[in-house]
This record gives sequence, C-alpha cells and structure tokens, in this order.
Amino acid sequence: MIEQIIRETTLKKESRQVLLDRIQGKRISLIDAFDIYTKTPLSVLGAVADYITQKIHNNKVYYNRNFHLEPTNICVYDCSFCSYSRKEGQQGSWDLSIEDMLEKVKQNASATEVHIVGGVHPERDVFYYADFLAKIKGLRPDIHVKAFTAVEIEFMSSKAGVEINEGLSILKKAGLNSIPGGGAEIFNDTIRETLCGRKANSKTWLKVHKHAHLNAIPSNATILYGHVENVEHRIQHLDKIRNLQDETGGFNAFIPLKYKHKDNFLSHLKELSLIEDLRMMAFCRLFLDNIPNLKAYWPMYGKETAYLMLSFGANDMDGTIEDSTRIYSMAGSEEQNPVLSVSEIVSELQRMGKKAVERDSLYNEL
Ligand code: V47
Ligand code: SF4
Repeated sequence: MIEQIIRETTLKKESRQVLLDRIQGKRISLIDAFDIYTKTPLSVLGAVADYITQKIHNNKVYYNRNFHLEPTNICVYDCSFCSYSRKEGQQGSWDLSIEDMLEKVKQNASATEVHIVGGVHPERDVFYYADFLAKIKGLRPDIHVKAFTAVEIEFMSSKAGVEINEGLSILKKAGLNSIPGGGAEIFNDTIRETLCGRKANSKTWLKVHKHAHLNAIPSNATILYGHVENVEHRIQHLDKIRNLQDETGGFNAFIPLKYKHKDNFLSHLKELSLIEDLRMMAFCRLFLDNIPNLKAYWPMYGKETAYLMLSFGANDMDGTIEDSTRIYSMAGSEEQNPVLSVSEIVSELQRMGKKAVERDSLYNEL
C-alpha cells in the first residue's frame, strides 16, 4: 500500500527510490534530503511519516503529567525571536523566590515531571540552582527534574567558574534527571549571530548535550524554525542532531518549535502556514531515524494542530502542563492558558483511532 503510494507520486525516480529505501529502514542522506523535503507532495510525505511512526509505536501516543517552573524571565541575553525575556526592573519582569517555587511543587502533587526553564539571570550560578533542585527533591524525591537548557547550563557554570562537565555533575548530584531541548535554535553560526549572537553557540550547545549524555543525563533536542532560516539550514541542523545521537544515543525526543511572532524583534516576519508545519514534522520523522519520539508541542502549535500532527509523524503530546508556561502565550500562541486534562487527551485520541499512553520522563509506560 505505502509502496504503491510512493510509486505513484510525481517525484523523480531517484527520490521515489529514497522513500522506498526509507520505509525499509535505510537512512536519508544529506544530499537526498533537500528534494525529499521540498518536492514530496505533503500527502505522500505524511503517509510515509505515519507509516514509519506506526511501525515504531503502533497506535500509541505518549503523554505525561507535568508542569513547568519558570523561575524568572530576567535574562542577560536579548534573542530577537523572544517575547518573554525582560531586563531587571522592566515592566512585565518576574523573579520567583525558591519558596514560591517550592509552593508550586507542593500544589502539583500528581505530576511526575517538573520542567524548569527560564531567563538567564545575571546573578544566579550553578550552586544557586543546585540548592534549588535539592530542595525540590527534598519535597518530592520521586519527581523527575528536567531542567535548564544548554544555554542556561553554560552560563550558570561559567558564572560559578566551573567547567561545563563539573556544572553538570553538581546539578546531577543535586537532583537533575534530564535536560530539555531548548536553546538549540538553529545550528548555523551566521544566522545564530543575528538571532542570538551573545549566547552559547551551536558548538557549545552540542558540547553540553554530549557531556550530559556521557554522564548518563539524557536530554531532548529542538529546532526553532520559520524565521529567517531556509530549508537547507533546517536540514543541516537536523543532521547535527542525528550525528550526535549516533555517537551517544542520549536524546529521548525531538521537538520542532515553530517561530511565533507576537511582541518580539522579528514581529514583521509572517508565521509559517499549517501546511509548512505538517511538512516539517513529517520530514523530521523521515530524517531523524535514530530518535524514536517526536513531540507535537501543543502549547505552541495549539491543540488542534498538535492532534493533527499525530498523523504526520509525531507520537508524543508532551504533557498536561497545568497552565504553567508563558513562553508561547507571550509570543502569541492560541493557548493563552495551556492546560490539557488526561480525560481530554484520552478521549480526543480515541476519536482519532489512537491510544493514549501515560509515560514517565524516560518513556517507560506507566
Ligand atoms: O529555546 C522562544 C523557543 C525554547 C519563541 O525538552 C520560541 O521537552 C517559538 O526548551 N516562538 C524553550 N519558539 C522551550 C523548550 C522546550 C519546549 C518544549 C519541550 C521541551 C522539551 C523544551 O523556546 C527556546 C526557543 O527556541 N522560543 N521564543 C518564539 N517566539
Ligand atoms: Fe533569554 Fe532564552 Fe529569551 Fe534568549 S530565548 S532572550 S536566552 S529567555
């Protein structure tokens, strides 16, 4: 069936063969990737992505019970795509005390994961955050702490005068269980310079994740797409992630993040269409043959689009969130107060012929 769909497309013969090889498990090379991304009809790209996803996951779609802590939006950097960061004292800034955040941990007693990410505060070093993580574990020894982007880890380690490796060990000892995928943006140094030139560069992001994996700290990876980059840049970015995964096997999930344009320095750019978002998700499933889980991150795409993406290669809805993140609502997401109840996930997926499966943060089924 899928072979027939591929054989009947209008694609050139070589690309049809690449798709036929891909469904047999063969890797898509960098050379072939551009034509596959840009020229495959969306229906065919989606069908192949769905076929591969079903082969790995059957009809299962994962979710977890999680919430975010965003300690502060005060940030030393000023990334041009960011609607969230503020300078100290600026209207709209926040800076939560450790006590306030521990209160939120107590309030979210049924969550299995806390996802901690925020602005890069000029005064906070790795010892401050290690103390914070230890206090969370003191309250909830069982909760999985997924915390701090590579950008935050690089800054807080250097603030404390320790190497990244040591910074990671300090955090791990205090309770860090895994690292989220943020801060990757786009691994092209020219573009990165214009978007977020002062923060950790591509090489450093990859180095932090490699060190984490070698120290048995798993992580996720992201791409920020749909701003000033082009398809070639996206493919090069995915290739760097795929190569590191070949080396370490430490990535649990990949999360494409679509650029949202409200209230930031790039607001003049038009956001990509739904069709482009579906194409991106499907391509990620085809290209990233060594990362099993692709998240449709609903607080950013919106629930409807996220559900649709489950037929275009995604197999994970992230989690219930409990209205605890502001990064995307401030950038204009339709999910202004993101909450997704377990019953909503279960019934919506049932209607789609999928099975909602609760997972822990390491993708063990609960
Ligand atoms: O690095 C910031 C992105 C990221 C905008 O690991 C924006 O499970 C779109 O790390 N439009 C942080 N994106 C979020 C993050 C994350 C999210 C979901 C799941 C996981 C995970 C990690 O948010 C930043 C940046 O790429 N971002 N501003 C914006 N205007
Ligand atoms: Fe700061 Fe992160 Fe926003 Fe960049 S994306 S300005 S590092 S909060």
